[in-house]
Amino acid sequence: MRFYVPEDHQIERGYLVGLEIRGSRPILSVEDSLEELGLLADTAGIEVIGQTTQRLNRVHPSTFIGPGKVEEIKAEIEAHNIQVVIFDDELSPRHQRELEKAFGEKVKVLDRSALILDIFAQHAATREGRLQVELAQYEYRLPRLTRQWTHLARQAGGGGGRGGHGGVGLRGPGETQLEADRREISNIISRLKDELEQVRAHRQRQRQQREKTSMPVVALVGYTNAGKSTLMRTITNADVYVADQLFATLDTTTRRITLPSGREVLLSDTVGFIQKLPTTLIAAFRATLEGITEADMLLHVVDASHPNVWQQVETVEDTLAQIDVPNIPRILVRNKCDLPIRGPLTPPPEFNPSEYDAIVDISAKTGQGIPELLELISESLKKNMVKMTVNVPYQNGDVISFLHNRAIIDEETHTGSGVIATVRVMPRDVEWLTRFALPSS
Ligand SMILES: Nc1nc2c(ncn2[C@@H]2O[C@H](COP(=O)(O)OP(=O)(O)OP(=O)(O)O)[C@@H](O)[C@H]2O)c(=O)[nH]1
Ligand SMILES: [Mg+2]
Repeated sequence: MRFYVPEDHQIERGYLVGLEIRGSRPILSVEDSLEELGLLADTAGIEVIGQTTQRLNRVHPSTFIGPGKVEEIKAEIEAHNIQVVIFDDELSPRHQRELEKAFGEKVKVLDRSALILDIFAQHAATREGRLQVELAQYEYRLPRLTRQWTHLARQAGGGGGRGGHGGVGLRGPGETQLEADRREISNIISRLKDELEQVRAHRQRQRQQREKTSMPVVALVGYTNAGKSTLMRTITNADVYVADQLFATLDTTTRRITLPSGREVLLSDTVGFIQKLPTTLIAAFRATLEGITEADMLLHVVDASHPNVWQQVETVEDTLAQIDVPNIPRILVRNKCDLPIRGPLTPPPEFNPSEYDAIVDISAKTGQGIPELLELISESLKKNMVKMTVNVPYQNGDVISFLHNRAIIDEETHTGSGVIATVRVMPRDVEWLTRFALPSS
């Protein structure tokens, strides 16, 4: 379902607004953040006609920006036939209402979150992806119902009796369209949650199956447009979607690859991050993002040619922390090294290189540095394996073959009844193997 780009794909004329609060320390400057908002608008099918910024001590309680700025934007709307005004920060329901009132009937007021939600809606390909975006959209929309949405309940055919007929005790007379819409949306939300639950239960079963194969999972993470899918394609030949667009990828793709050491791992590509990612979206995509949480290793891909490369690294690390990604070993992959560097080479003081097992320069496009990257993945996996000594009876043949295929065996002796071996395994295999463990000497 698409909310903002009209059905006939007509390009809308947009105007961007950024607000800088004195004394606040955002990750990106207001100019850089607006530039990113412009890319988001572009991806959503909006032509950016102009932009403006304002510095205030605090957000204006009713109109978000000051009254003078509101007038200035109104003049721009008139002069350039602007159809959408897009704010870089999340507007409260009240701000949105007041701004709609000020700009008039024909102008839509959006914020970054609404734009991101719209792009997600356009790009979601799987059923789970679509359900997640729809859920996020309705949750975002529920507190913001204004005249823009009052067609909704009517479209949904919310049942007869509205306005007092036959709804005694249920829908009292005087119920407004807005209240009916709200109830309708709440119903849709719980229906979507049920559906998602079912889809996820199915995925959970698939995951349990995968767990048995117990191949290490290496997940690609990073800022949107960093080149994760391109790297996936270069390494695996997978036919994944690559585009110079924000949020080109929404659904997770996983492929098996063989490292130079002969070891097989699963490589998985998923949704990228951006600063000011709407919280409803993070909540709705939790299940997709859980794939990252369960990975054995992360490749944090960055666009090293981007002027804001370090801010992007910081945003990604913050978002990973927000979705409770544990301390998974990671490699920082500085991608696009075939392009001229447009940003600062030296990282800011808060960047701690020791958080990464390795830092490597590559070009996913030309293939430069990829053999080194694959070596580093092998090394890092090996380094993070856990050593244990196990005594496995012969009747547990599946465990013995698991050790031969998936672990590194340092020492192995056969007893009359089984195998005693000193092995190195992935941290996540330690738990189920402990029932065979011998106290290490
Ligand atoms: N010059 C150059 N361009 C690259 C390189 N890697 C990726 N790109 C380009 O960067 C853009 C984004 O690439 P994607 O692979 O779609 O990026 P992504 O990280 O998957 O982005 P999302 O799915 O939106 O999160 C595309 O236009 C790619 O062709 C590289 O090494 N060099
Ligand atoms: Mg991608």
